[in-house]
Amino acid sequence: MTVTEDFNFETAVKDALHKALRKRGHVNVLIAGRTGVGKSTLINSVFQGNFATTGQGRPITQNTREIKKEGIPLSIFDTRGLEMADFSETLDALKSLINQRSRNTDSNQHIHVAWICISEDSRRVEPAEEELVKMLADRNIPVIAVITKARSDQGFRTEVLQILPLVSNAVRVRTIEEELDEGIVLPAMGLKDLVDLTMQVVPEGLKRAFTAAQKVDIELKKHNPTQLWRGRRLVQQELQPCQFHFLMQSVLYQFKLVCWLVFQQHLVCRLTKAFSVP
Ligand SMILES: Nc1nc2c(ncn2[C@@H]2O[C@H](COP(=O)(O)OP(=O)(O)OP(=O)(O)O)[C@@H](O)[C@H]2O)c(=O)[nH]1
Ligand SMILES: [Mg+2]
Repeated sequence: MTVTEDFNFETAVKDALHKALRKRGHVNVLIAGRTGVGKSTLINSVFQGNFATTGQGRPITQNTREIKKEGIPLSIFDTRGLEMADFSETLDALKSLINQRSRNTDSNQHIHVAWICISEDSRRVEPAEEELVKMLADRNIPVIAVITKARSDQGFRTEVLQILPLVSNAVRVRTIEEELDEGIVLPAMGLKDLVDLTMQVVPEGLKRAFTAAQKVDIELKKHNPTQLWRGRRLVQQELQPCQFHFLMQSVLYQFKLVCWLVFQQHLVCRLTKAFSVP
């Protein structure tokens, strides 16, 4: 994105967001990444307000929180940082949030896309991030790698795409304007690209919602038979006693026939003897 003199970053992001969201219902984005990479700051920038607590020093966000703004059909789920010590606990919490939401028959409640934030300063992709991307991909959630605090690429974006082949794309973002010690000011960048890319992958999320809806339909059919199935069972229930009755009648009839034949045979023998017919 080229920054010109007349360019208004806030308006551009707002426009992109409104344009992209207009036809897509409510979009839910999950944001995850190591502590301090700038997840909460990114959310505040998207919504242009102070919605999520940010800060330096110790980890800030402790629990997952849905953040949304009046009039914008978008929720971003801010999550606690991926700390190595509590990694499996954090991963389990994310899994249960996704699973619980994907069971909802309303696709507007599903998680449609995830932003995995990796700080450009770190120049590392950790196994934790690889595992997280795999977990999301297994659940058919499109993932965008967000390279935060972007300053100097030096090929890092390409590395990220190679190490995380399951991500849909990687985008470099400088969420807030940064003033270097030398007095050089680096403007915010990449946020509009992130919003645009996100909306491009959202239809995938809707496909997943459709599949989930079909699954629910099958479950419903299993537990709550359709008219046809119910009708068929009804006919079977009604038919079974009739069939049984008919079978018994026929066995009885054949038994009576055999008895009558035996009796006839016996009678013929007795008559033959009585009249001494040779
Ligand atoms: N220079 C610069 N600093 C940033 C940028 N984004 C965030 N920060 C700073 O990084 C620090 C951490 O940001 P947070 O948004 O709190 O990070 P977080 O990922 O939510 O951290 P946890 O809640 O602990 O997981 C804050 O001091 C932010 O001001 C950026 O693009 N550039
Ligand atoms: Mg945070």
